[in-house]
This record gives sequence, structure tokens and C-alpha cells, in this order.
Amino acid sequence: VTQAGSPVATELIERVLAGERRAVARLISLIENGADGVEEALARLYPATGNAYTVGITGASGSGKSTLTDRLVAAFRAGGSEVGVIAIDPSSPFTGGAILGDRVRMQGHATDRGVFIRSMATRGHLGGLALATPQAIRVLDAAGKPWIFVETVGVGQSEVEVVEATDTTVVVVNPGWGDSVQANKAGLLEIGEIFVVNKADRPGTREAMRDLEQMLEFGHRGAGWRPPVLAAVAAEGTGTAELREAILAHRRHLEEGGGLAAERRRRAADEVRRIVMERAAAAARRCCTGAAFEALVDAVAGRSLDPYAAARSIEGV
Ligand SMILES: Nc1nc2c(ncn2[C@@H]2O[C@H](COP(=O)(O)OP(=O)(O)O)[C@@H](O)[C@H]2O)c(=O)[nH]1
Ligand SMILES: [Mg+2]
Repeated sequence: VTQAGSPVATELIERVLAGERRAVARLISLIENGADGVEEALARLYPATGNAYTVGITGASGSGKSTLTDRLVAAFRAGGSEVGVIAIDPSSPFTGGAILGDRVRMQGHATDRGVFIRSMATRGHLGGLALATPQAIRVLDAAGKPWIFVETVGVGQSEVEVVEATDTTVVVVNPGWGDSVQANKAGLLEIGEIFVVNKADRPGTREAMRDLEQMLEFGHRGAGWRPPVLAAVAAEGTGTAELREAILAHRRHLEEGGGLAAERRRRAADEVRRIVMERAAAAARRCCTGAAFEALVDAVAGRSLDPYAAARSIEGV
């Protein structure tokens, strides 16, 4: 909290809109920390967003997402596009390890002004990743990055929500039966639009591709799009060009069929719903503390009031 009313300076917004790296980094930090004034800042950026195309990259930890993302960044840069990358790391408040790992792996682009790479934790942000990521994406979008990659850390529910908020979702698995089964269990087969069997230098790649194809026969929900299953050796850059082509093809598919606008509208509904639910939950948490609340609990515990009557008596619930 700084000045009353407008903790995020107008100047910072203007610098973000001008594509200034330090301003972009600063605003993402404010989002990450759930700082006051972020909502207002985002409201001012919002009209300048919607131009970026977003790609989510998910899969188990260690499957090669960062390595693959790094190669993709190079491929898109070679195609002339500026690129933004957000690497989500929910565990970083405790370890910081994954952030360092991503930075090291992506440092090939450290001196390229056309690339903005940012690791993001979500400490302090109510609603967590699912609410913070779209905001961070918008900052890069408003700053003029036409391609934005979002790399998740693992395959939990919040990662699924994160990649669901992107235009194209890439799911990375490794050779071997277990990975595809895990991806299936995590709900990734339903949301993936492109599948990559990375570490194809290892045995079992063809089997993994075939298993995936079979599971996808009845697992995918996207109308008119058959998710391709690709092989890659990210460590050597093999398969990157094919992955870029697949991303471009999926984008064309969405744009030509009117699906992109419909998808984004659906996501807008999801996001508003999520914000409303988060607000309601926060309001409920506030109501359930303090002396008046404790008195109600006493009454319920003493059997003079039933729990539903107690809940009804709390204002706003
Ligand atoms: N053998 C092999 N190793 C790879 C390949 N791609 C990435 N790796 C290695 O797998 C490890 C995890 O990679 P990383 O990109 O950090 O995975 P992430 O946790 O999914 O982001 C690193 O040691 C990489 O060097 C690959 O194609 N083949
Ligand atoms: Mg990674």
C-alpha cells in the first residue's frame, strides 16, 4: 500500500504499455504478491490486451517442459516473433529450486530483448495460480508480446486450470506407459490439443505414442481437432519445428472456425465465475471469525442453536 487510492502508479502502466521490461517485471511482482491496486492497474491495461496468442505447456515435473519451451522460444524468435514466457512455480516460496532451474535452462535468451522470461510464484494471491496467471499474461500481452508461453510445474488441479486458460495446450509426456496413464488421470488428455512424447532418445517412445493415440480416440473433447502426437528430443532440439507447426496449425483451426472467439468467451465466463467464488469465499472467511462468531459456535455446541440457523444468522451468507 502506498498512496491512497492508486498504489500502482500511472507511470508504471504507461511504461508497461510501452513494452518496458522493468515495468513489466515490476507489475508481475505486484500481481504475484497480491498487492493493493493491482486490480485497478489491470483494469487500465485491459483494453490494450487480447492481441497475444497464448500456449500452455504442461506435464509432469522433469518431463522436459522448460527445455522444450526454451527450444520453442528460439523457433518462434527465428520466425521473427517476440515472445513472453511465464514459468509457474507454486513451490518456490519454500525452495526456489525450480525457478533457478528454469532460469539456468532458459538463459540462452537472457540477452535477447525480444524475449521476456519470468518465473512466477503466487504467495499471497487469493485464488492462487488460476487467478494470478491470466493477470500476468495480460501484462505481457499489453506490453506487446504476440506469443506467450506458460509453463506449469506439475500436473495438479491448479495446473490444469492454468493451461485451460490458454489458447493452445501442449501436454508433455515421456516414453513409458506410466506417464500417459498419469496424464490421463490428471485430466490432461481431455484438455491437451497437442501431445509431445519428449525424451524420444529413450526406449519406449513409439509405444508411448501409440498408447496416447489410442487413449485420445475417445478422450478428447475439442470439436473438429484431432490432437497430434509428436515425438521430440528437446535436449537436442529435435521435433521443435514440428511442434511449432502444430501450434500454428491449431491456431489456424481455431481462427478459421470461429472457435477462438468462442473459446475466449467461455474462458471469460470461467474467470468471472472464479473471481466471484473467490470473493464469496473470502467474505465467508471474514464472517467466520471474531466474538460474535464464537458466540454462535457456543450456541451450536451447546445445542441451543442448529448449525444452519447459525449460518443463516451470519450476514452476507
Ligand atoms: N534424455 C533426454 N533428457 C532430456 C530431454 N529433454 C530434457 N531432458 C532433461 O530432463 C531434465 C528435466 O528437464 P526440464 O526441462 O527441467 O523439465 P521440466 O521439469 O518439465 O521443466 C533435464 O535434466 C533435461 O536436461 C530429452 O529430450 N532427452
Ligand atoms: Mg520446468
